[in-house]
Amino acid sequence: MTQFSFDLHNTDGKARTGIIHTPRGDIRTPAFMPVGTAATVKAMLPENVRATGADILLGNTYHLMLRPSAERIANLGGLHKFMNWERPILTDSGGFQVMSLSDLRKMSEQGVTFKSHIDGSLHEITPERSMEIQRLLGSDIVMCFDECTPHPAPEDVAQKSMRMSMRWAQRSRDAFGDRPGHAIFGIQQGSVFKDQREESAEALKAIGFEGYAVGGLAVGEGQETMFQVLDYAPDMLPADKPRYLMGVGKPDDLVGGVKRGIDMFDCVLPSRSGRTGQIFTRHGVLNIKNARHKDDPRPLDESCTCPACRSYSRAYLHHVFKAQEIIASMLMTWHNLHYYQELMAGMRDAIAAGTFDHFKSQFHAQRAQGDI
Ligand code: PRF
Ligand code: ZN
Repeated sequence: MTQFSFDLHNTDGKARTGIIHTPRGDIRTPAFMPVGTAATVKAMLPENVRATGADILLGNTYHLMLRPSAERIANLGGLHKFMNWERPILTDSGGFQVMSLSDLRKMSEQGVTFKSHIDGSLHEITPERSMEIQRLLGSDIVMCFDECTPHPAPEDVAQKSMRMSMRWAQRSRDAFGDRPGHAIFGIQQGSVFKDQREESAEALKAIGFEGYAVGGLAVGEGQETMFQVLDYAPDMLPADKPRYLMGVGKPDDLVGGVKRGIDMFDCVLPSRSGRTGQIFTRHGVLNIKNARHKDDPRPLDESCTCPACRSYSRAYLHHVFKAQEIIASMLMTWHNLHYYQELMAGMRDAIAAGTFDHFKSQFHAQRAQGDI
């Protein structure tokens, strides 16, 4: 059986391209993982998500434990079979979603207790329970249970939070055990404090993981501050393991992240924006609800080869969006995910060719000078 491994192929400055090998298939990096929170990438069939170029999806411990439950999914043969996606799945560990979605959360050294946002029922997630849920789901890449330190946080508060996450990282690794073909990633915390990012990286490296995430960013600090942290944080993590920036981001965040040595990203932005009519193109963002698209026979993006652009006009997409037709969500999600995957493919090719800086300047130069 193929084990889990990472091959670094090329570097260009700090930007890297390579392949994560898993028993369920290869993941080309830099990679963007579409979000399939509730065992579906909303408005998309799995084969269509694959057709956009995705090698891996992200799933969520928090949502699936509440509905339909990890035990039910395990009894039905695991998450891959349940949702009809046979390729790799990475699952987030739950703490971040508890903090953003649930009511009445209580955090302690043991873990977190909370009330479900669906029916108000009481639940607990500990590092051990998070590992059990992710095992029941059959996740290929399991994330450590951590606390995403809110921003802004005073230095002493951030330090306490980071140190607890590092104790939880050890408990996560211990509870994960030895599972050939599956991987567990550590998550660096430490807010915007360089010495804390360093301490966190050292703690994770001492435990030892198959990959390392940069957590606690994109939580309201702004792109400039995020890039300041990314100027040093990824360098603290092992160069021979994948580095994953959690919950990021906008297209220019991805380009800036890759430039700073990040290999993996996930974000709801392309799929969620597809449903709210915000369209990403190489010329920038356009909003399909704008009345100026009413009579426009052009596609969203002349150079895009997705089904929405090959066969439908802006006028049609504007109409079905206004009429709240389901096909609006389907087509616009497809376009946005296709755009994101093309962006990643473009970056991978540029890194392999040693032309990443040129790619990056072209990327910025093409973006909206005015209406698109
Ligand atoms: N930790 C976990 N999941 C996350 C984050 C984190 O810090 C973030 C931060 N942007 C998004 N998702 N476990
Ligand atoms: Zn398109």
